[in-house]
Amino acid sequence: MTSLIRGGTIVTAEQTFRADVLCVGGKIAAIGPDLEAPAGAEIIDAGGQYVMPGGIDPHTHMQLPFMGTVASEDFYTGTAAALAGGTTSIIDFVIPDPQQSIMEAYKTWRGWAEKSAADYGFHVAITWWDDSVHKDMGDLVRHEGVNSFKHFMAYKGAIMADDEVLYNSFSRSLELGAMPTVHAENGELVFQLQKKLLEEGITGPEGHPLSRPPAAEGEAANRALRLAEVIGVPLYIVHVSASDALDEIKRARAAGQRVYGEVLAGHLTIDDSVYRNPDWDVAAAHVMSPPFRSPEHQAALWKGLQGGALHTTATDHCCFCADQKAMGKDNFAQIPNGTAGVEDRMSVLWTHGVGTGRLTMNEFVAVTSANAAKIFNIYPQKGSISVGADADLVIWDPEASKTISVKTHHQNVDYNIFEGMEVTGLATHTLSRGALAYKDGDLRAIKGAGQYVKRPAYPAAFEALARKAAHNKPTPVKRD
Ligand code: URQ
Ligand code: ZN
Ligand code: ZN
Repeated sequence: MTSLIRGGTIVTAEQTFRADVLCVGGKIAAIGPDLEAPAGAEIIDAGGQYVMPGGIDPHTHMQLPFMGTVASEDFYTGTAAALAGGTTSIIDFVIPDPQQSIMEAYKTWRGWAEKSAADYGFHVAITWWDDSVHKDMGDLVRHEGVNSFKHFMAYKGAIMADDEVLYNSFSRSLELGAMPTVHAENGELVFQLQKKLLEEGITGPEGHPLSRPPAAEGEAANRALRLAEVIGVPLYIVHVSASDALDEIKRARAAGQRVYGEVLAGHLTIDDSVYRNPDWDVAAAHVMSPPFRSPEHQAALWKGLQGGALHTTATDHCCFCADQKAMGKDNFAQIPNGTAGVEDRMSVLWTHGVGTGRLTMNEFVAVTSANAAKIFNIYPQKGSISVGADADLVIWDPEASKTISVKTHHQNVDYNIFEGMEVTGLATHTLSRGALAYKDGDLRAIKGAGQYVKRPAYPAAFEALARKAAHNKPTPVKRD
C-alpha cells in the first residue's frame, strides 16, 4: 500500500516544518517538499492541517477481568476507538492473579489482543513472587519483547504487591534492563479507610475519594521511589493524580534519580465534584483509582507536565457500563474501578494544553506520543516521523471542533467522562502502518490488523546504573 500525504505541516516532538510524507509498505519512505506521487498511490490532502506521529496511549485495560466482572471494551473496539481519535498504539497490561503463572497469563492476553485494529504492547504486572516469576520475567524480556513490569501497590486482597514483591521484582528488572512501573496508592490504608467509611454509613460513590486521599498516593509514590533508589533501578509512576505524588517525583528527579511520571487526560481536566453528583450512576461512572482530585491538584499536574516532571499522558481506559458499576450499589468499594478515554485523549489535551498555551504543539507530540516511545524503547519506530519509522500518522485539523458525547463516541461503554466537553483540534485522518484507518468520520478499523510491538530491554540506561552499583560496591571490613 502506498500513500502520499500532501500539503501538510509536520509537527514532531522536535520540530515543525512544511513537507509531504510518502508511506510505502507500512513504513515512512520519504519526507520532503512536493514529493512525486508513485503510480497508484493514494493521495491524502493535508493542506492547512498538521501531520503528527500517531498517539501512543501507554496505559489501557481492554477487556480486563477485574472486581468480579470484565471491562466492556475489548481489544478490537478499543483500538478502533483509539484510531478514531488519532491514537495508533496502546500499551496494555497483562495482570496475572496471585499464584497464576506469569507466562501463562501473558499468553492469554496475547490471544485476546489478536483482534486489535491497531498496534499494541504489554506491561506485565508482577502480583506475587517465587522462582517461577523470576524465570518468567527473564523469558518475557529476552524472548517476548516485554521491557516493563507493573506493580499495583493498591487493591489489597486482590493484585496488591507488598514491599517484598516490589523489592524482588525491581531487583530482577534491574538485572534484565526492564522498567518497573507502579500504581502508587497505599493499599492497606485504602482498605482500612474503606472499612471505616462503610462503618460510618458512607456507602455511596462519595466514599471513593474519601478512602483514597492524596496522602495515600504520596506515601506509596515515595516508598516506590525509595525502593528504586536503593536498588538502583529506574521507575515509571503511572496515573499520577495528586501533588503529593508529583512532589515525590520532583524530589527524586532533583536528586538525580531516573524517574518518569504519567498523567491521565481525565486527571488533568475533571475534578472531584463528580463524586457528589446526586445521580448515583453519574458519580459511580467516575469511580476510578486514583480518584479525580480537587482543582488544585489539576493545576499542579499541568505544571508538572509543563515543567518536565511528568512525561507521558494516558487514559487508563478501563470501561465498565452502568449495570457493572451497579455491583457497588450498596458499597462503593465494590464499584468496578475504571473509566474510558482512549478516543478523546488527544483532542482533550490539544484543547486544554495547546489551546490554552500550556503546551506547544511540539510538546503536545512529546507527551502524547514521542516520550512514551522513548521511555518504553520503541522510538523512532513509533513516536517519530522519520524515514524507516512505522507509518503511524495522524492528520490534525486544529480548527475543527466537536462536543464529546457518549451518543457519538466509538467506545464500547455507556458513559463518557468528558460528556459535553467542547474540544477544538480533531483527527481528520489516522494511518496505522500506512493504512487509512480513519477518514473524516469514517472509521475503517480492521479487526486483527494491529500488530504486537516488541519492546527491547534498554541496556544503555541500565549499564550506567550497573557501573554505578559496581563503583559503589561495599567491601567487608577485615577483623582479626
Ligand atoms: O488501577 C488500574 O489502573 C486499573 C485496575 C484500572 N482501574 C482504575 O481505576 N484505574
Ligand atoms: Zn492503576
Ligand atoms: Zn490502569
